[in-house]
Amino acid sequence: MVAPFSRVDAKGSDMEKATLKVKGMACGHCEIAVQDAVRSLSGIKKVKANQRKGEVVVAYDPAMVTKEHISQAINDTGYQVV
Ligand SMILES: [Cu+2]
Repeated sequence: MVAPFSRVDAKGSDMEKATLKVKGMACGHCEIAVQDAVRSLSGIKKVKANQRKGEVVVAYDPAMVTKEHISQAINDTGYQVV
């Protein structure tokens, strides 16, 4: 999908931040698996998974990706967004 005017602000002023509660992460490899899954989406600026807290913090461009897409990617990797 290509929008005629897809001027993305390089500074990312329209970035949104979300903290997702994720079940099933048990070690550092899980954190990396979740981060890789989220990073594979377009519009992701930053992702940090924390298995001890069971949280994934994501900074993303809401014009390119939604929280639902992000949750879906995590669920598809075998973890569970709650
Ligand atoms: Cu693990």
